[in-house]
Amino acid sequence: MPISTLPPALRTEVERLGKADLMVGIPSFKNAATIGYVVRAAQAGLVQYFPDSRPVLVNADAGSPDGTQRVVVETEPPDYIEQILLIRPKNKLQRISLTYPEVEGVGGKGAALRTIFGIADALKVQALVVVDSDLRSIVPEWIELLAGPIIKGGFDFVAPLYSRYKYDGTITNTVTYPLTRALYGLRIRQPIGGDFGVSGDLIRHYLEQPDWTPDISKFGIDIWMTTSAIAGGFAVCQTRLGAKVHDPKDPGADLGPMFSQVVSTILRLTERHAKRWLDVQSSHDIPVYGFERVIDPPPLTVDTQRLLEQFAAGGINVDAVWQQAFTPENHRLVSRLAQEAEEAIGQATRADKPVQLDASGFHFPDELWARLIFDMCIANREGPVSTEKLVASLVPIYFGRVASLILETRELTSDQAEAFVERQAKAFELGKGYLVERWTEAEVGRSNGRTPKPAPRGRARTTRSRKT
Ligand SMILES: Nc1nc2c(ncn2[C@@H]2O[C@H](COP(=O)(O)OP(=O)(O)O)[C@@H](O)[C@H]2O)c(=O)[nH]1
Ligand SMILES: [Mg+2]
Repeated sequence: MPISTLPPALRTEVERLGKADLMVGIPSFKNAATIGYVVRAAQAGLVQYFPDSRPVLVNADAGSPDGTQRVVVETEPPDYIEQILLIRPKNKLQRISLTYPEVEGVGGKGAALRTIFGIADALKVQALVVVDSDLRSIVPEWIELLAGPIIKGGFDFVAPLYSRYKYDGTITNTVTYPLTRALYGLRIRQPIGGDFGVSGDLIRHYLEQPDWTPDISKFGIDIWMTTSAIAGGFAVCQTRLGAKVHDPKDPGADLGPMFSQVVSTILRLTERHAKRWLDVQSSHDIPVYGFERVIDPPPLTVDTQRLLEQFAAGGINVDAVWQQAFTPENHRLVSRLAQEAEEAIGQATRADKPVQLDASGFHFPDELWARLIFDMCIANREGPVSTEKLVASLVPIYFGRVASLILETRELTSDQAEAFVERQAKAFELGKGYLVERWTEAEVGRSNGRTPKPAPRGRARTTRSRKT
């Protein structure tokens, strides 16, 4: 992005800064309660670990009404950090807070990061670290852990690796991790973690990509960054950050819109980068940077019954879309599951003898979940139903899937629950042949001018026999 494309007020700021080699970017929206600590930690990280660099910290805010920007401006300046850490950096850390412009009328985290990329590129930084403004667990070392692999290791994209509470990161656990791993063969455990390191080269690549959408201007940004780095052939690694503690979200209440933005984006990227993943078989680990730590993230509460209710309601409200999106067999299986969710709630809320919800009362098989996601990839590419409509119909199924994972891991620690996420990732890898087969059949159908034939029937397996 040439500097001339930045709004005039920003251009002046950037021209005043001149050049920088290391930048921390912080997107924010109504984070007055937490952003001060994030700014202090990031400043301390820049000063302590990179005292010879020319560092800059940029906050891109949505014009928050709660005084987020004022908190950033009033947070103890870099001088304070120099005093408490007894460090004399070569260059003064510069700090700015701005209201970012929307991208084609759409604002959100992605639009904020686009401005951050533009500034980083104009300043010609070697490395950019982006961190979320609702973090409680960030420490100064995170800046080293996210920038170090770029500056010292020659990597272009650093994904975070943290311990998260077993019910946190449900979009990651159910879709972005297993699908990215099965498609591209890279085991990136947190493809939408929110805290990343990006090289100057990769920032330029991001700014040159022609596939920006309104969903990417919102929460689609993280999966777009990760997938664009992989598909562009950039060197990718992970870095161990310890625990991720941030503002809690209950999937059933808070995550519907985010799920739609993230999953719509991943479906579009799956189509765009088909050549990159069609021939990939199995997966492998990628380099990991940083010291291993054992930390137990604090718990968060999830309303499982509400998740099941929304799944059951989906079986009625969006069944017409399910019929179009899924193969007849997968449609039959998911409809039956939605009914079972209804029955499980009925049992749990019986006035005379309520039964506690548990995994024996409701179980969503891994293989079926993987196939439903693969069917969505196909349906999105076929096109009669819009991406938005397809993904909206997937939201209640995601709620059912999350409910099932919660019921299965209820008695387990967050560490132990990880085995279930791995089991599911393997189901995606094993099921990839099904996706490739359907994708390729559709390709042949297209080139013959025929409508692709319906998918093979009756092949979804369940992980265990069910009580009916
Ligand atoms: N600039 C900007 N930042 C946003 C917006 N929405 C969310 N963010 C920031 O994006 C980051 C991640 O948001 P959060 O709600 O914590 O999402 P999650 O942790 O990924 O579930 C935080 O730093 C938010 O302040 C927005 O509309 N504009
Ligand atoms: Mg958060």
